[in-house]
Amino acid sequence: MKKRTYQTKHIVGAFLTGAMLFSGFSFAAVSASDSFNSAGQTTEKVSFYVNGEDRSTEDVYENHGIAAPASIVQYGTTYVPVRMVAEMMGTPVFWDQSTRSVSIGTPSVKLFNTSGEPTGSATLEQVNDGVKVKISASGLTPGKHGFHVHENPIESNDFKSAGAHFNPMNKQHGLQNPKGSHVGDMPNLIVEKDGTVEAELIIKHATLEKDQTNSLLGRSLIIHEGEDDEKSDPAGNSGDRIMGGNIPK
Ligand SMILES: [Cu+2]
Ligand SMILES: [Zn+2]
Repeated sequence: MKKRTYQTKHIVGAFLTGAMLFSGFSFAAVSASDSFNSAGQTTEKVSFYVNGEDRSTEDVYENHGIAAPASIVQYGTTYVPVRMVAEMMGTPVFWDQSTRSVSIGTPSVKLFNTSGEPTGSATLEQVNDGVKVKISASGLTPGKHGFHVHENPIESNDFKSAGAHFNPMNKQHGLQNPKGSHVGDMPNLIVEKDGTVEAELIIKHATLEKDQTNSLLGRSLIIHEGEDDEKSDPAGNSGDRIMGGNIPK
């Protein structure tokens, strides 16, 4: 853990020593136009995660007369060129436009329900045999719930926009289907009596590398109302989509 903190400080140090020159990437363009405001008015919130830890705040940070949301401030400086610098130092940085979330290190997923209320989070990590998903959520009914990676991000809180299960190998649905399974298929989540779930799952045949056909970046996680039977094509009869979040890219 100490090593990770040290690395983040280095990234910010690199920023302080002149990384402002590197601003020609898309996140900088987005935040420069609508997050900074010289009149000091409230700006649109950006969520900010470092290795799965939520570092977002509601405060506004004063930077030489320019107001920036504290959620894009790290160790007393603004976030803007961190992506470029971090990647030069071998630390991946991810951005999800629809939820305005930045992740440094581990991609973090903000989960929300159909009303758009926050309900938990998930982190993704590359491991030897695929991608490990760690999820923590609340506000679900006890029992089993289908849980998948869907092919598209959720747009404007419309869970249908997530499309079908992520299926780059053109197979059928279900971990128990002889003609399966989708890369995005996972075992059911088992929710406790108090409506919470904490789980760790592996998605085999998936990667977090950019530009790979089996990459999970830019897709979404979806939790369903009912149990996934793990064999009925195309979605395991798991009912409505009730909770989800976007995987940054
Ligand atoms: Cu699903
Ligand atoms: Zn499926």
